[in-house]
Amino acid sequence: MTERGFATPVLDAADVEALAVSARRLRGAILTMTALAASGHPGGSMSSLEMYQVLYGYANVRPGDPVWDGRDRIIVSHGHTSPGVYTALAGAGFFDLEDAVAHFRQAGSVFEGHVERSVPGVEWSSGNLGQGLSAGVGSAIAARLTGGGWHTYVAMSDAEQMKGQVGEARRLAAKYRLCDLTVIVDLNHAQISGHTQEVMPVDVAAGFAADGWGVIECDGHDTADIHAALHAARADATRPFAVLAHTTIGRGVSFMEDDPEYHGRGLTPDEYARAMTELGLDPVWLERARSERVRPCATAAEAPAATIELLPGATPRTYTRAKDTDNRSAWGAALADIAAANPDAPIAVFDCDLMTSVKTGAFAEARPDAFIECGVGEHNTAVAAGASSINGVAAFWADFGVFGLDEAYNQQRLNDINGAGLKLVLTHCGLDVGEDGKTHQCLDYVSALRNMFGWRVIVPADPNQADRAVRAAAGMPGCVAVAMGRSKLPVVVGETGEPAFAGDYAFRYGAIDEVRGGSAATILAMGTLVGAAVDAADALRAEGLDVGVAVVSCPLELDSTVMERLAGSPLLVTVEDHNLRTGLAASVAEWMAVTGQATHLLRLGVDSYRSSGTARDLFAEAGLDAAGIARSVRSALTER
Ligand SMILES: Cc1ncc(C[n+]2csc(CCOP(=O)(O)OP(=O)(O)O)c2C)c(N)n1
Repeated sequence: MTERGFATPVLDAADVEALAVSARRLRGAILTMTALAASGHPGGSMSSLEMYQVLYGYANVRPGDPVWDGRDRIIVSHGHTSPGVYTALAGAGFFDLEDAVAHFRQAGSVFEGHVERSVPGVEWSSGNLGQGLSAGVGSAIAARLTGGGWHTYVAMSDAEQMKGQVGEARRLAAKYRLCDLTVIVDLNHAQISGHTQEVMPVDVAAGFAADGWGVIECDGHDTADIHAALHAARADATRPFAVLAHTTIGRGVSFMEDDPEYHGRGLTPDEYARAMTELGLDPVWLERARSERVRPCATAAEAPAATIELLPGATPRTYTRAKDTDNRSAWGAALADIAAANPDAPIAVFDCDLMTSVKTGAFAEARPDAFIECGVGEHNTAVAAGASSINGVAAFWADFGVFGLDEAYNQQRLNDINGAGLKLVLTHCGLDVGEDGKTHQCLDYVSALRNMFGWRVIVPADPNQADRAVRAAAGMPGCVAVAMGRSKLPVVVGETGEPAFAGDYAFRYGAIDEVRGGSAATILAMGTLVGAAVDAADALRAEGLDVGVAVVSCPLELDSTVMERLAGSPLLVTVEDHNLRTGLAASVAEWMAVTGQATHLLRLGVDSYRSSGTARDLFAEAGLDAAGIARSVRSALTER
C-alpha cells in the first residue's frame, strides 16, 4: 500500500487496481444520488473523481480523525462537484457511502448540494466559483505562520479559471512563494453553456506559468499519473504548482462523455438504467437508496475544523481632550500594542495597498513577516484572510469600507458561512471619507453586515472607544467588523468632563453608553457623529431643552434594558454617518416594533450619495453637524 503524503512518485499497482474497482462503484453512486435527488452535478463529479480519490486517499489526512491539527488541507473550489467529493471521501473511509447516496440534497442532512464544512473531510464550504484558491492561499499562509507544516491542495474546475479572483490568488501565492500549495484543475473543457473554448477561452497553463507557478500536466483519469504529478509538485520546494488534469466530463458513461448537458442534472429513469448497465452495476440501487432516504441521515455534522486564535488585548491607551485623534490611528496603535504583547502568536495583517491610510504601518514595521501585502486584490484578500483565520491565525484586514466590505460582499458572506474569525477594520466609512466623493462613500457598513447571520459590527465613537473595541475584537470568536471614519475626532466626555470611554470603562459588545441624561429627548448616536450629537445636546440643554445622548457602538445588538428605558422618552433621535434607511435608525425602529415599546423616532443620517468636499462641509450640508442636529431636534420638540 502506498504511503500517504506523496513522498514517492509511484502509486503501487495494487492501489491503482483497487482505486479503479472503487471508481466504477463511486460513479454508480454519483448517478444514484443525483437521480434520487433529481438534481445535482454528475458530469463534473465524474471527471473530478480520480483527482478526489487520489487526494483523499494519499494526502496526509486521517479518515478516522478528520480534524486532526496537522492534516493536509484539501479545499474543493468547484463545490458543485459534491457528489464526487462525498463519494470519494466515503471511498477513502470518512463515512458510509450509502448514507451519502441516500441523503444527498435532503433537507436536514449534512450532504448538501455544494460541499459544506459540516461534512467530515471538507475544509471549506464552496459553490461560488473562483474563491477556493484564495482559501487555499489563506491556508498555506496559516501553515507558514503557525509552523503547522501541512500542505494545502486546491481542486478547481476549468470554467472558474475565468474569474478575476483566481488571478489575484495566483499572484499572491507566487509572490509569497507558497510552495506548500498545490492546485489540481479538472480540465474537462465543459461548463453549463457548452465547451469552455466557446464560452470563454482561457489558457490555464499560460496563466499559472505567467504568474510564476510550476505547471505539470497529467491524465486526470489515471490515478498513477495524478499521484506522480502531485509527487513532482511537492518535491519542488521553490514555488507553488498547478497540476492540470486532462479529463472528460461524464467519464465512464458513453452517452454522458463530453456532453455539457450532464453538467447539472440528474439522469432520467431510462438514462439511469442505461448508465448503470454500462457500468456493470445493478439499477436497483436507486430503489434501495430511495427506501433508505426515509430513515434519518446517520452521518453527524462534524464540528467545523476551525482553530481561531484569540488574543488578549493588552493595556488600553487613553486619549484626552487635549488633542483630537482619528479612530484609524487609535486602531493602528492598538494593533501594534496587541502584536507587541503577543510576540509568539500567529498574527497576520492583510493589506490592499492602503497601509498608510489604514494605519497598519507600525505593525508592518514590527512584524514584516506577518504583514501580507496583497495589492489591489480585495476579493482574494477577503477569502485568504478569512481562511487563514480558521487555520490558527489571528487575522486582521484593514481597508476602506467600500473596498473591504462593498467590493468583497460575497466573499465576506462566504467567510460568514465558513465560520471564519476575521477581524475586519473598515476605515473611511460614511461622508467622513470627505474629498474622495461618492464612489468612496461606504454608507452601508451596518446594513451590508446586517444581512449576514454571524458578522458583528462595532462602530466606535472616539479614539478611546476605538482602542478598546479593537482590543476586545481581537479576543472575540467569529467575524467582527470595526467601522470608522477618516477625521480626527474629539474625545467624548461624560457629564463630569472626564473621557467617557477611558478609566473604568470596559467595552462590552451590545452595550449602549449614556453620556448625557435628558427627559425631553434622547439622541442615539453612532460613530463619527457622536461628538456632534453631544455638542448639539449641550447647546439644546443651554436653551432649556433637556436632551440626552446615548452612544450606540453595536448597532446590530441593542441592549434591551437600556432601550426599554429610552423608549420611555418622548422622542428618540438617531444620528449616524450611514444610509439613514438601513443603519442605526433601522435597528432602533425594528427594536421598537418588535417589542411594542415605541416612541417617536427622528432619523438623522445620510439620505443620498453626496458630493465630494471636506467632511466638515459635507456634514453641514447634510444637516449632520452639531448645528444641524440641534436644529432638527429643536424643531421636532417645539413642533410636537
Ligand atoms: C461565481 C459563480 N458564478 C456562476 C456560478 C454558476 N455555475 C455553477 S457551475 C458553473 C460552471 C460549470 O463549469 P465548471 O466549473 O467547469 O464545472 P463542470 O461543468 O466541469 O462540472 C457555473 C457558471 C457559480 N456557481 N459561481
